[in-house]
Parts: sequence; C-alpha cells; structure tokens
Amino acid sequence: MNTCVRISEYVSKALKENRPVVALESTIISHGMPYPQNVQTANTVEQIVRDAGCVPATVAIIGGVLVIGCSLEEIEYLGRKGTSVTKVSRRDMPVVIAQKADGATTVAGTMYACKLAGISVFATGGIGGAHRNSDRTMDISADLDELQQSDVAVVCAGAKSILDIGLTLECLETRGVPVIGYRTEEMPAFYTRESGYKVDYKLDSAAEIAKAYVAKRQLGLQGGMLIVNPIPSEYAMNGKYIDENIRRALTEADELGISGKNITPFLLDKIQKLTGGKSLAANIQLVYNNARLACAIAKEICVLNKTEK
Ligand code: PSU
Ligand code: MN
Repeated sequence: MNTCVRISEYVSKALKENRPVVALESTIISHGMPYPQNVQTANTVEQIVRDAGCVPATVAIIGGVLVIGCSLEEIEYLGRKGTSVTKVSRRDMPVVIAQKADGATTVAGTMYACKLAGISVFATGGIGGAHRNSDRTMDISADLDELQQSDVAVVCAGAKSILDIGLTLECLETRGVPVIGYRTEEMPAFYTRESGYKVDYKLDSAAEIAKAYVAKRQLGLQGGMLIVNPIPSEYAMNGKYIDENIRRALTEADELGISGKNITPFLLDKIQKLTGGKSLAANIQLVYNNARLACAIAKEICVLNKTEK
C-alpha cells in the first residue's frame, strides 16, 4: 500500500465517476496570505467550487502524507501554522514526507499531486516564473518545469510583475506550454489586466479551452496548459501604484539579501503591507474568479471525456 499519498474518498469517487474535480494549492494558504483571511479564502474557494457543481481537492502534506482533498480542519491547521509550514515544490516532497512533516504545496507540488490522482484542472492565484534578475541568479520557478511535465490545465491570473513576465513567457514557450488568454489577448499581471505582453492564443469559452486540452492529451503531448484569466476590472489595481510598491519590495529584498524559496513569500507579504491590504483584497477576488473558470473548464472536459468513450 502507498502510505505516502491519501486521495480523499469524495475526490476518488468523483474521478471514477467522471465528475469534475478542481485541485487547489496550499502555499497560497500558508505563505501567500495572512491568517485568518487565508483560511476564510480557502474555505470560500472550496464552496465556490461546490456551488458550481464540482468537487474541490485542496492539496497539502499533512504529517508526512500527501493529501489530495484536505478537510476543513486540515485547511485551518495549515492556515494557522502559516509560514512555519515548509513550502513544498517538487524537490521538497521526498524529504518532507519521509520526515513525517507538514508541507504546503506550490503550483509545481500541486500539479504533481494532480498527476498522481488523475485530476485535469487546477485553480490558483499566480504562478511562479523567471525572476527579474534570473539571467544572473538562475532563479526560475520549478512551476515552469512542472508545466512542461504534468498534464494539468492550470488557471491563474497571470504572473506578478515581481517576475520578469517576458522571460517567463519565453521559458514557457521553450517548455512547450501553451499560454491561453481567457477572453484576452494580453498576458495579465495578477493585480492588473495588462502587462504589455501578448498571450499565445485567446479563447473565449470554457468549451474551447477544454477542447484544446483534450486535443493535447489525444496527441500524446506531455505537460500542462496555462490558462490566464484577468482579474475582474472592478477589483483590478492601478498599475502605477502597484508597480511602485513592487519596486520598493524588490529593493528591500535585495538589500536584505533574500533569495531562493523565500523570495516569493517575502515579496507577497511586503506588497500586502505596503498597500495596506488593498492588494490582499484583489488577490482574494482573483482567486475566486479563477476557481469559477476552472470549474467551467473541468465540466466541459468531463463532457468531452464521455463522448470520447
Ligand atoms: N505567486 C503568487 N502567489 C503565490 C505564489 C506565487 O502571486 O502564492 C506561490 C505559489 O504557490 C507558487 C509559488 O507556486 O509561490 C512559487 O514559488 P517559487 O517562486 O519559489 O517557485
Ligand atoms: Mn525560485
């Protein structure tokens, strides 16, 4: 028996019955938002998924077990522990599990869990990418390599401009990852709907996105697909204002010599503090928005799965 992985009963049942499942990550809970908003957001996202007729599967490592479909108690536990939980990307999984420790999975870690369970769709806030000085530091998130390997449709609000968005898109192209704009030609930049960079394809419905995903699978093309969903206009932030604060956060990170896996959580926290919580409110809304789109795509994939058989 595999003691490293636990797929919750309700998740495995839904997958067996070809019902739509949407995976959710947990680094956003422990490292992406403060308590208690993190737990409230995670619970609301799960409820949005259920209300849309889908099954949520929040992924985390609890006591050395990779849990696919966390309980409310497990979500609360991770949220309270916050940054004292290990942030778990692909490379962290073996040791955290062997040590029977807790871990919050990043986009990369969660995608790998999706692959194990056979989950096709995953909703998050923003992905990791190539950092602004990555030509020198080589700091390029393992999220991008995971998108190359794991066959999951990841719905996000683009990449924050704490990253080099142009370079991030180049890395995705090299890795054969299609970047699909949902009703947009432009790559969104998380807090804002624009970044100045174009996406590869604009698709206007969940059905079209699902068709592309299934075509990719039928072709035997490994790896994921990135669906970028701009933050709703009413919650979008002023570009100049957020860029100014991102610049300040980056300068401070540089002065403090923060690097590696700590840089993204540091910047997220700093930006939230500098903007007096305004960025947190935007962050929460875009996650809800992504969960709704992920549900629509997951449902369409199930419809196509049925006709495929
Ligand atoms: N970007 C965000 N919010 C987040 C993250 C990134 O806007 O919460 C988290 C995600 O879990 C992502 C991870 O997978 O940070 C990337 O970290 P790194 O750059 O260390 O790979
Ligand atoms: Mn990194």
